[in-house]
This record gives sequence, C-alpha cells and structure tokens, in this order.
Amino acid sequence: MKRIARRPPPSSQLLRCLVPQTAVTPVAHRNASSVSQRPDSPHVMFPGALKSAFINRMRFERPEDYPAMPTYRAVDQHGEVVDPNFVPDLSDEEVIKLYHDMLTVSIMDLIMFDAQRQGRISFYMVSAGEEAVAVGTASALAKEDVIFCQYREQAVFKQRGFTLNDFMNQLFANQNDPGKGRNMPVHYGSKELNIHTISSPLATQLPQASGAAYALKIQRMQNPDAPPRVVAAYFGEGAASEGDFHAALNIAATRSCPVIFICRNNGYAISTPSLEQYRGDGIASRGIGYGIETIRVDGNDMWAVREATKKARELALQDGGKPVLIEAMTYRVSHHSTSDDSFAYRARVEVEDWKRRDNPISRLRKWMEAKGCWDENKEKEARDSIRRDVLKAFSEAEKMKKPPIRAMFEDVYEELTPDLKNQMKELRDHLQRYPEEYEVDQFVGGVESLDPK
Ligand SMILES: Cc1ncc(C[n+]2csc(CCOP(=O)(O)OP(=O)(O)O)c2C)c(N)n1
Ligand SMILES: [Mg+2]
Repeated sequence: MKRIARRPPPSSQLLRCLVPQTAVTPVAHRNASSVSQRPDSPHVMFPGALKSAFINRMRFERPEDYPAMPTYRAVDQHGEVVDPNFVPDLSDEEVIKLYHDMLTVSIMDLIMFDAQRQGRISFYMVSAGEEAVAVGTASALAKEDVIFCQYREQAVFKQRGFTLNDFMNQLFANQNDPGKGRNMPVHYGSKELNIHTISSPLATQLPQASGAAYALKIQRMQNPDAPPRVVAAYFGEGAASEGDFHAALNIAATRSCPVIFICRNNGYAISTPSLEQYRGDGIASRGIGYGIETIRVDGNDMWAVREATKKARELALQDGGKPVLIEAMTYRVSHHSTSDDSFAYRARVEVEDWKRRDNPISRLRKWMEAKGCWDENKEKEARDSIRRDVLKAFSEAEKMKKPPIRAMFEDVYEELTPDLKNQMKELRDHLQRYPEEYEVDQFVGGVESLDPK
C-alpha cells in the first residue's frame, strides 16, 4: 500500500517554529477578546474597538470638528529659534557639514537639470525646496539603520556618504554604476550605506520597509546583543494614495515593527495638487488611524526635522519596536522631473512666492549667520568649490565607457537560458549588420562582449 506523505505544517505553524514566540505574541492592548468583560461597562467592549464610550445621542463625527494637526518648528523662516526647549546638539563643524550637503545637492541639481536639457543624460529629478527633509532626517539615523527612498531624497545619500562620483556614475550609467545602467537616472542605491535601490513604481518601498523592520526586530530577539536598528522609509504624499501605503502602515502597527515612515508632503504629485489627492488632514491624520505615533513638522526647518527624527528613532526602538510617522510639510519648488513643465498646471507666481517666503537652505544659513559660524565669504567659497567638484565628477563620469552590452542579459539567471543566448546572438548580428547606426565602442568590450563564452 502507498504511504501517505505527511503534510507540511501550515505557514503560521512554520512561522512559529522559526520565530521566537514573543515575536508573534500580540501585545496586551491588542488582545481585545481576552479583556475581561465587565457587565454594565460604560465603554464598548467589542473586540474591534476598546475604549469607546457609549453615548445616547446620535451624532456623526465630522472631520471639520477636529483641528488640523499642528506643525512643529524649532527655527522659523527668519532663522530664529522659536522652541524654548530646543538645544542644538551639533558642533559648528557638524552643522556646516549638513549645510554643505544641502548646498551640494542643490548645486548638483541645477547642473544636472541643464545636462538633461543638453541631451547629456536622459532624465533627472531635483530636490529643490526639500533638502532639509532629507538631510535633517538622515542626520538623526544611525549608519546601521536601513533606508528605503522614493526618489527625491538625494540629500539622504549625500549625508550618508554617497560621493559626487557615485551620483554621476549612476546618472551617466557608466561602467562604475553598480546597477550596470539598467535603471533610469536618479534610481540610486548603496549596499555600503544601507540604502535600498530606488524603484519607480510608487510606494512599493513601503511594505518592503515594514518587512525589513520586522526582520530587524526578529534578529534582535534572537540576538539581543545585535545593535538596535530601525528602518526609515521615505515617500511623497502622492505615493500615500497607493494601497501599499495602507499595507505597510497597518502591518507595521499590528506587528510592532521599528520603522520610521517619513512623508514629504510637497503639495504635488506631478500635476495633482495635494488637495485633490485627499480630503483629510494631510498624511499625519492617517497615522493616528493606524494607531501609530505621529508628528507633523515644518519640512523647511532642518532642525525641526532632525529633532523629530531623533525622537522618532527613540520611540521606534521602545517596547520591542514600533512604527512612527513623520509628515514633513514642504513645497516642491521645481518641476516634477525633466519630463514635466509645472507651469502647465500651477502659476509662476505661486512658485515665486514660495521661493521668496521660505527656503530650507536660506533658513539654516540665517541661523548659522546669527550664530556667527557662517558669512557671505564662506558662502561664496563653498558654492564655488562645490560647483568645481560637481563639474569635475561630471566630466570624469561622462568620459567613462558604459557597462558591457552583455550585462543587459545577465544577473537574472545564474546561467544564460537558451532564449537569452538566442536574443544575444540576434543583437550581435544586428549590431554587426548596422555598425554605423550604433556607437558600440562606447561600451566596455564593444560588440564582442556579446560573443558566446
Ligand atoms: C504605481 C505608480 N503610479 C504612478 C506612477 C507615476 N508617478 C511617478 S511620480 C508620481 C507622483 C508622486 O508624487 P509624490 O508621491 O507626492 O512625490 P513627489 O514627486 O511629490 O516627490 C507619479 C504619479 C508611478 N511611478 N508608479
Ligand atoms: Mg508630492
């Protein structure tokens, strides 16, 4: 008689074998069904809501009855400290380094935007107006923390040590681009800096971030000596309309994952203004709905963003881990990307008004000048030397050859499949047939890289 194979355990059982029990045990307040049910309780005692008082007059809650969530500032747009409890925790040199990072990205942005217009790179996205969100948050994270970006956070890369050559190699998709030219420009990534590679489909990074945070949590449970780490996940308010946003915040809340969600609310998702994107009080109000500690900050105030992230990191590591949401209010000063002309959907005067009223770089500069660690001369010197450095890295990267053409067939399968081998042969025949149509010498190994190995 044939023996019946034993069925593998269902996945939940499997998980229990792999994960220490504490990792899957819900925290007490969530375990509603085990809360003892007092007779005549004045509160809802259904498993789905815990502390809701019974009322005997019917009323619907209206969003407009609740005040908008406040926005935290440490320093106002004149560079003056407005939070009486705020104590800067960085030396002059350290603040100047952060300022330098912001300035570098803004100067690189101008040069690379123009380079795209000249046809020297295919695409670019600037961070103008949002440099403080990136630098302020990144500066409050640890090197070991894991980061997921959207795409307008180049200053996160810069703050963590990405060099101008690293930026340029990716933008020009040359032989030193770790992505081997397979991604669009601006889709950077860095294993060394613990920053996952940017991907174009909006919000996909968010559930990935929750998953990574869950993994970190479990790692620490298995090895309490492991350094405490959190995940930081950046996204725009437009991306928060994706279903992935919900999946990410909800799983992070219910599984208590140490992840800081950092929303850059810059007023636009390409041509869609925020106020057409949602009807609620920004993204911050949603954090509360998920049961997540949340703060809204002035994204043009580097100090406020940094202070909020410092605290958020602390919170994220408390009680075995939990998510935190930061909504940084800011303004997208430039076009969405080089493929966009924002004056088709917003007035020039709106942009000019914003630029005049507030800017994260000039705000920090005012603070530094008032403190006496910065002046006009230093500003000029810094701008000149950054410009020189950007142009140097630019021309070095532009001159370099592209990765071998063969690379576009590799790295998916360990060995090329017969189909891929055929396609490679077809491409080689095509390039050899029309040599004047393609500049194959620009690629390492020329057309010969397609020869069978
Ligand atoms: C799933 C998906 N839908 C649409 C797009 C096209 N798209 C790219 S960026 C963008 C706007 C995103 O806006 P937001 O998240 O606010 O970021 P911002 O550009 O303002 O920094 C859209 C709609 C996309 N990349 N992926
Ligand atoms: Mg936006």
